[in-house]
Amino acid sequence: MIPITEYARRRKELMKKIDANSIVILSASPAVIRNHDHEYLYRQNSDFYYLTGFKEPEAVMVLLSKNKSSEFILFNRKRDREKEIWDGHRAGQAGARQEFGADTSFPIDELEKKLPELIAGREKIYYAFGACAAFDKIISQAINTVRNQIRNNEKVPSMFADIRPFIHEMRLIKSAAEIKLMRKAAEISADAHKRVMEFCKPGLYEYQLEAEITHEFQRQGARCHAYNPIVGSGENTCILHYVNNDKQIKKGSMVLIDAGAEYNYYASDVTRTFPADGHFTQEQRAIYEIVLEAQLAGIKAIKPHAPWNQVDIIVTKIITQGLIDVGLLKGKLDDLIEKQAYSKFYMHRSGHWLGLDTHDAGRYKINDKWRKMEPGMVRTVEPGIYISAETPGVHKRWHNIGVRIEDDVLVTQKGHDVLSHGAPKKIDDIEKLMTTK
Ligand SMILES: [Mn+2]
Repeated sequence: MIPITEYARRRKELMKKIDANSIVILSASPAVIRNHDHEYLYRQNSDFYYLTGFKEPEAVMVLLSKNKSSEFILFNRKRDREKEIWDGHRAGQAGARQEFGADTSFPIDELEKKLPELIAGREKIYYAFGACAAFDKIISQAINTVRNQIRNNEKVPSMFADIRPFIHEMRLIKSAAEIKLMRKAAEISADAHKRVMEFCKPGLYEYQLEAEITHEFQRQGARCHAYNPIVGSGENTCILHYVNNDKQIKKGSMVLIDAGAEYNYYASDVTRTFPADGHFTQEQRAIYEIVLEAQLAGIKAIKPHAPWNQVDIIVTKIITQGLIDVGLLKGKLDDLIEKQAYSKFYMHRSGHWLGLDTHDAGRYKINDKWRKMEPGMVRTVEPGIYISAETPGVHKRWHNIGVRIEDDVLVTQKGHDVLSHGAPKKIDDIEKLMTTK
């Protein structure tokens, strides 16, 4: 768990980055209807959670800069015995102060009444423009109220700024407590991938593999997937964001699983690919070996000061060379890289930041230059090759082989640490695990 003092430290750090005499306003995620009167399982907005640790909907965080400190105000739902019988416990205003360290707390119903008072006299408002139209309206109404009621234009804030880039840069560097949770999330995912390799056999349906993954996540305390899991077999291994997961797995086909646990709000993102019956065919092996070589070399390049795109460059080169070696691309390596000829088979980038969100916050470029990796950053490394039956000019012996291998990698002082290393990825290890039952 993240200690409550860490949220306070984050708020303090954020306030140091913004201008004096400002107000920061951040809203919780709204609850979302799935169908009729049933909601999706609620998940707090990651920025809001990062600064408050507060998991309930219908809440607004306000931070006021003061001379040498700041004030944390939380608007949240009132306690309500009747509603709590149906929907569960609410922290209420006392809880906001005692459990979440708010200096002041108000019922959320009072937001529109209080906001003009809080805004009046502040020079600058920081908030998340356009994230929610209803919330944008609340902010503009509050400003109009200040303008119309006070009739003193000096009290009306004159500047607006987006708060998100400030929070996102902070989120990019993970604390020790965050790394601990991310390591746990990745370890649970690795165990789930291992479990599903042991379980898989032709004839099962893709969702039955998904069930094994979910079982392992929840057995180990990860209530949710970090994202909709991809469990594709055969031709579905070539659909990058395949989530139907409802086809029967055929003998001789490949199975690609991209599934990551969310543990205490932190994501993992792991992909493994293996043959349904535990034995790689010659073609499957050839493609798999290229992807694995690219992934291992990409991971090896991760260390402080290495630019973000270093991994892309290495991965692209190995994949292109590999495709030349097996005859799927023809031409000179440099020309093919220049022309991006590989993009017929490898159409995404080599990874992304990882944290509270699967595609986590933080810029990839600074002043138009790739940013350098620093200790505490976590990223994925996930090259792939996908040979659809519809890719023109490919002999059918290569059809429906889709391979992606993805791990979660922490940048350390000396280099890197593969958080999801427990999921087998060497061909021998996979074949052994799958055929010794
Ligand atoms: Mn990913």
